[in-house]
Amino acid sequence: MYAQEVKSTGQGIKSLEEMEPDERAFQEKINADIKIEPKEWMPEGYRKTLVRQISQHAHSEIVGQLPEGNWISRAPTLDRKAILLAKVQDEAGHGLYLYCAAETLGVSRDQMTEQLLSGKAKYSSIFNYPTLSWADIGAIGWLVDGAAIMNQVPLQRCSYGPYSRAMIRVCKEESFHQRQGYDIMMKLCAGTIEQKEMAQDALNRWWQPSLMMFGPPDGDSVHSAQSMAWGIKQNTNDELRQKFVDETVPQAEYIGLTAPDPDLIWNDEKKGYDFGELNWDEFYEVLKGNGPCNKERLGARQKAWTDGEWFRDGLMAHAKKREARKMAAE
Ligand code: BYC
Repeated sequence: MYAQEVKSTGQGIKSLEEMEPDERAFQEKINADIKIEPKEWMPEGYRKTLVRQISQHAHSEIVGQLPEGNWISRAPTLDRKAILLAKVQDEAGHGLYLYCAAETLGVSRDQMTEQLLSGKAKYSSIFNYPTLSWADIGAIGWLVDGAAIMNQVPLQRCSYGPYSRAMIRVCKEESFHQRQGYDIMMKLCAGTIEQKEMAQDALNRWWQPSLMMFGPPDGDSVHSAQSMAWGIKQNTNDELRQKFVDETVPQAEYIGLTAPDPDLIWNDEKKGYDFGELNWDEFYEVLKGNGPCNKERLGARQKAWTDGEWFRDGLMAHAKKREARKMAAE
């Protein structure tokens, strides 16, 4: 979307004419779909927005391992265990690509970690909910990875080269994650009455939090207009949420499940579903650190950091020794 178009949202986006020459050249590149690369000039706000979003995204991948990692030892079969193990490892990999992409913007991995551990940086609200049954692992793959794909496919076209390229790899893996989750739900729905009830219960608990992954409603989204003008985001939060509902409701129906929303109804005029208001008070409470598992998740990451100190120290000592040997040989 071009800067001039976004100006009409009234969120203080500058038009090309109002920009300084450097900024105008930068915006024209974005408008022409040319990627911005790490060492090129960029407005400080663009750099900060990317650091904020990419680091939060990286933290989400890392913290996102916790609710599922908890089930690796309890997966019902050897196959399910191997699949879940691979998926959770993939999430660690996604976190690493993303930390590297953020590092190209001049922030170090240690700084980002410090911001996560001190509670200053956010990670996706979804990971502050508990995984109570095996069906929750199905629901996470199907809904949470499904929502992540919906959000991340457009991010493959992000104007910042390293983020867009990281997203291409991440999306390929997320597709497998979504399919494995839906496969778990399908199996449960074709099983006993109790298994189907377990699947419905998981859908009931994960539905609203999954829709909240797309962020606040457009009217309350602070960053969307500027991020869209800069080609970081391609869609608004509500656009992606609508797309997700439209694609997911038929998937639920296909396996005999019902989305837990009495206001959900097909709207033939807009060729999409109307759906009920989400509990935004809950969303903001989770963001403030008051969700059901915020303390547990952050506590687990803090413990991992402390427990890993001896290993980081060892790596540093080894690196310093190697560097000293190299210098002595030169
Ligand atoms: N949770 O102005 P807005 C995965 C914050 S993990 C927490 O609309 P923006 C996976 C937002 O940061 C994939 N915070 O912001 C892993 C901002 O606060 P700050 C996770 C949220 O950035 C393991 C404020 O609210 N995906 O795939 O334009 C297992 C105002 O919002 C949330 C990503 O991270 C939220 N849900 O849009 C399974 C995607 N929503 O920064 C799966 C990358 C909003 O001013 N991120 N906030 O303090 C994005 O696309 C965007 O950052 C968002 C928000 C759509 C999330």
